[in-house]
Amino acid sequence: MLNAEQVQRFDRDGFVLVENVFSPEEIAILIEEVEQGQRVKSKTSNMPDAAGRSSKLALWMDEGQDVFSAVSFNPRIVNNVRMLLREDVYHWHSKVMLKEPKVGGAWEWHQDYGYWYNDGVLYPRMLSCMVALDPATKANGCLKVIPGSHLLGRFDHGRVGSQAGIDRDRVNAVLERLPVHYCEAPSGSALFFHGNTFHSSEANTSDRPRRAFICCYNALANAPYGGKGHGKPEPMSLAADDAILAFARAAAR
Ligand SMILES: O=C(O)CCC(=O)C(=O)O
Repeated sequence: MLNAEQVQRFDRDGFVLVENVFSPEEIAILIEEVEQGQRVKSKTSNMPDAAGRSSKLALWMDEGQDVFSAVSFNPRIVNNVRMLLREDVYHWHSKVMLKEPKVGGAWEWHQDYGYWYNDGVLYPRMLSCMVALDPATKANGCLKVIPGSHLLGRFDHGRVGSQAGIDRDRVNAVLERLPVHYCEAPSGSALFFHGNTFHSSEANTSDRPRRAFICCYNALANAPYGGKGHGKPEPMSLAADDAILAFARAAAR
């Protein structure tokens, strides 16, 4: 569990990075599933960045019964999300970000709540957790955040390339006032960030992939109006803490 100092940092900065949340064995199982499994293969789409470079992701809303749900419903993530938001949550959606060596494109500056707002969610009581599958470095396009930007409120989002992004003038005005932090992260770490935290990432210029699994949550008391949005606004049944390993053991049988 996060300690009080980490929770305070999240409140101040809008993000907190925690190392060694998942073991090398668990990460190896997840990478194998990304490379060999049907879920990622069947759900992958390309959302080119402003320069037309390919930015691939595989996104799903349903819970599924696989090794990825063992992460999205893992108590190491969900209980910390509950603690950071100070309330109960439900699973909103999950996605695998696939930044390929040399060709993987950028993600433009945005807030996740910037476009989740369009799903009828009234409060920004939403949070994402990015699990590093590969070590994330500046060279392979790790996530960048603007500490403190979650306190600015929600900005309008338009199209930047085929992605949702914040108007460049407004981003520049924020960048004149707040610093940028590169979230370099060892594999197995978890980066928790608030739904209003400005984030982006640069192209992968390295010869190594930068793959990450991101699970997103909404406060249970913040379900969208009018039946919009996705996920089931119900108390979550958590996976067993060792569910990732158990899936791999069952598959090997
Ligand atoms: O994977 C990345 O670099 C960006 C991810 C992101 O911005 C998002 O999922 O909202």
